[in-house]
Amino acid sequence: MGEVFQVEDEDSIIRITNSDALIVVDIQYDFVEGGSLGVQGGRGVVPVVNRLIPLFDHVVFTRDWHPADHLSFSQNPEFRDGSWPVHAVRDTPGARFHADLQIPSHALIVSKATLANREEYSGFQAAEADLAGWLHQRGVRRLFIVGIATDYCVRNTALDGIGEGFQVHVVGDGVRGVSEETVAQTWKDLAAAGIGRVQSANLMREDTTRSHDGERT
Ligand code: VGL
Ligand code: ZN
Repeated sequence: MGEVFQVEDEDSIIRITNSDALIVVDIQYDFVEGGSLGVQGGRGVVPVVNRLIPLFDHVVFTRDWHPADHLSFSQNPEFRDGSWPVHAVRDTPGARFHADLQIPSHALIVSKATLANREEYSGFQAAEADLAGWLHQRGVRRLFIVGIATDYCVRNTALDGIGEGFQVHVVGDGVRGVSEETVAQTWKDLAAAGIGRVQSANLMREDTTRSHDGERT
């Protein structure tokens, strides 16, 4: 056996407060079953994400929003970095957020990879937005990341989040990836960067006085 990396979910309860943000990455029709770059199990993250959304005061939805001539598009796609089928072309059905997502009206939408000659796997790189600034301005210190795909856009968003000075957790049951091999490598790299893997069931809202939290005692 080679090196053994312990990549296990943290199993303690985490209380979500107003200094936490949920980052929902690229849950668009082209990235779920039936889409041009459909990720196996992609649709399955939707209920996980919908349960988490109400726990957070700050919610961001990123989307791949490509021009039709984006450099990552290949006629003979190899379904790896740099060689994808045409996907998430802006204003097409495949680029739309999954309709079952309960996107709150206060959510920030970040469109990325909008320029033909540039890949932007992370919302932090988006030419059209200042995601880090938006989060810092709101007093956010910790990020919880869900979405698609674990080994590309989730991975880059998590690593950039660390680079921007946030604490970062990736929700293990709230993400799906393109290939088993790159997903395994991703979990190792995230752990090495100090990014924890948590289970959605362990995220609870801190007891609060928020008005839309009326059910809670
Ligand atoms: C993504 C492949 C190509 C992603 C985006 O959202 O992870 N993957 N473009
Ligand atoms: Zn893309």
